[in-house]
Amino acid sequence: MEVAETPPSPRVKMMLISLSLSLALSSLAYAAPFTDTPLTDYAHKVKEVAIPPRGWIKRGAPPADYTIELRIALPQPNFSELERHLYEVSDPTHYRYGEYLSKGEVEELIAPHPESLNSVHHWLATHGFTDDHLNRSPASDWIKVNVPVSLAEKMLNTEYHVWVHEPTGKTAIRTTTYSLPETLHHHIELVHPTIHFPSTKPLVATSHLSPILPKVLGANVAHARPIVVPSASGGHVDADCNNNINIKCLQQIYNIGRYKSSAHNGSRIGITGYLEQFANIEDLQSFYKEQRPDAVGSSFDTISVHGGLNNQSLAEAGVEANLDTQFAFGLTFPTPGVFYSTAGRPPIINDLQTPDNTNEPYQDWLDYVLDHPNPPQVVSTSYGDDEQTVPESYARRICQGLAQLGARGVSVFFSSGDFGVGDGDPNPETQICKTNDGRNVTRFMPAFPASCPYVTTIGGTVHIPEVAIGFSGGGFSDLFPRPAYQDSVVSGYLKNLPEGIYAGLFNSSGRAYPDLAAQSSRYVVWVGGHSGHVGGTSASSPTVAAIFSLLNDVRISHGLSPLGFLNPLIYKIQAEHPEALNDITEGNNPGCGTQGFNATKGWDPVTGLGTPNFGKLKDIVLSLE
Ligand SMILES: *[C@@H]1O[C@H](CO)[C@@H](O)[C@H](O)[C@H]1NC(C)=O
Ligand SMILES: *[C@@H]1O[C@H](CO)[C@@H](O)[C@H](O)[C@H]1NC(C)=O
Ligand SMILES: *[C@@H]1O[C@H](CO)[C@@H](O)[C@H](O)[C@H]1NC(C)=O
Ligand SMILES: *[C@@H]1O[C@H](CO)[C@@H](O)[C@H](O)[C@H]1NC(C)=O
Ligand SMILES: *[C@@H]1O[C@H](CO)[C@@H](O)[C@H](O)[C@H]1NC(C)=O
Ligand SMILES: CC(=O)N[C@H]1CO[C@H](CO)[C@@H](O)[C@@H]1O
Repeated sequence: MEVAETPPSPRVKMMLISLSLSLALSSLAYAAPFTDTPLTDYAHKVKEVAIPPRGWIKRGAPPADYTIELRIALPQPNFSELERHLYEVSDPTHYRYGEYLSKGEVEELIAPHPESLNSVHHWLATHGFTDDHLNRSPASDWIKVNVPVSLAEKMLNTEYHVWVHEPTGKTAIRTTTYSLPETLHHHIELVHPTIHFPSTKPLVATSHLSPILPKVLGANVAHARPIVVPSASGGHVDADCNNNINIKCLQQIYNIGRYKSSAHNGSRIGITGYLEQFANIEDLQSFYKEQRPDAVGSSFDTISVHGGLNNQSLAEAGVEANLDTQFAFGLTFPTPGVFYSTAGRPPIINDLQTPDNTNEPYQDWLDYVLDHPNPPQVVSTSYGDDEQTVPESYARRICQGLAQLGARGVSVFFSSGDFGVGDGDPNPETQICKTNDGRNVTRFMPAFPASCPYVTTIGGTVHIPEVAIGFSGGGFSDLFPRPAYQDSVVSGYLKNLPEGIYAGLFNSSGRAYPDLAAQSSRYVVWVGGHSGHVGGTSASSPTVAAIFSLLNDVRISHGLSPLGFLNPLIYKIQAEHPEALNDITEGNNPGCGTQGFNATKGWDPVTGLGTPNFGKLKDIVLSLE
């Protein structure tokens, strides 16, 4: 039967330096960037070290004239100030609720200290780079410069190699450690590409479609009596939705009814695509013909980020991209949809002069979208990695970039992962749930960006009535502490855990996820001219994102602000209007040789607060001023 839920193969890994404001500022007193001593003469000190993620094997040296685009991250000393604004404008009880920051206001809050900027410019100047060579982000918190690899090796006192990811054949030019002049340590948070290896897998639960179940089922549909969803939704759901999830099923299960959004109110929804996943428009039409006839003939805008393509050959249609766009845009039609295709394939070795292959897909996308004055109000992403495969410095910067989107009023969704509490490595001989810090300790494997506290993370359910699906990613971050908005429900959950269970396998003070959930199995998707089943929390995230896009439409049509960063709101809703979310209380998410966590009454690290009831949420969001 369904191949759709077999876990995919290995993925990617890392380390950190986070500077406190006081450190960053106190260093300025003696940074003395404009002495005549070239910075190159100062002692270098190791900045970051990492063990490469499993599967990556070191090969030869890159050609000395190979050019890399160095990306330098300068500290954002006022980030905590940005975070305060984010929480105020996202808190429905705060007088600033919905008063999102402009692009310029956000940029002011994330700007580096001028002293950092001077020091970095000075360092680059000592290596021959003038202002013309530098490409700065609008807030100047990132500087990009093209550097021959031989010079980069001198600047960073390191040695680059060509690395190959054996299971996929992908290549990248990376190192496992680099140094910076000691005086610059407080002025640079990270340099890329160095120790962060590229991601190799989208979060889709299968790389190919499995065929639709035998015709018999189709025959059943005609005679099936509607079954009742026992839950807040209270409506009827076609019996066949237990076998085939389509747009109509989701409208029934989540009580969307026939709600029709506006095409012209300014509400938009975005889907991100990475790793050469292309969304095919011909497939979209076949999908619409079957599942959303009124949308036939409509399409979405494709935005190319960093040279990303959207090849319309049917042979190039991506399962992930088609799943995400068909369901997100199918549920929200006629709300305008945007598909971001971000390039980021590791360098191809016989195309050695390509200077722009940084393999930083999230950062490239953030650069693009943060530079836009009006990003879509909802964006869903179904890609991720094990948190431990992402260097801590890099994970923090990405997470802080996602916070900037929230402060601007964008609801950012990520799927929670498809491996329960585990890491999905199908080979027990290699590294099931082992830490990548050299100790090889067994540990649950949280996913990133799912673990970032500024995003809304979506887990998976199955069946009607809904229960948790076994692969639903969930757990506790090892990097980010638990945010206040979830403190009460998460500590409640932890109190009810059996005494001492899973000791050492997770950090109970970490950001806990998912936040919400939705159906995640047997979605009927069109890919390459055929329909088939696809499963995964990859399906859940665009579904919940679509429902919140419709809720934005409700608000915008009444002259109200969009909902922005959702977590402070949804945890409050669960406390005050529990009927607006369908609590999922059955199932668990095994992994790492354990049964994982249990879905329980209230929040749990399998399905979060539950699944949305659009009809009820609609009334609630209209009552928020
Ligand atoms: C940080 O914010 C404070 C208070 O708003 C302000 O005085 C200071 O100049 C800001 N610092 C930077 C580096 O922007
Ligand atoms: C699109 O993909 C097809 C099939 O793989 C290929 O033949 C074609 O060259 C591609 N087109 C572009 C513009 O890359
Ligand atoms: C950890 O596991 C890897 C891969 O199995 C192995 O190469 C390495 O020697 C192990 N390290 C320790 C400290 O056990
Ligand atoms: C657990 O997480 C918290 C919050 O992120 C962190 O401060 C603490 O150091 C972590 N503890 C361990 C043992 O990793
Ligand atoms: C999950 O529920 C089962 C059955 O009640 C129980 O034995 C187990 O200890 C629970 N596990 C956790 C992590 O709560
Ligand atoms: C079709 C529709 O819903 N139009 C609404 C768009 O939003 C404005 C207010 O922002 C309303 O006045 C329109 O009725």
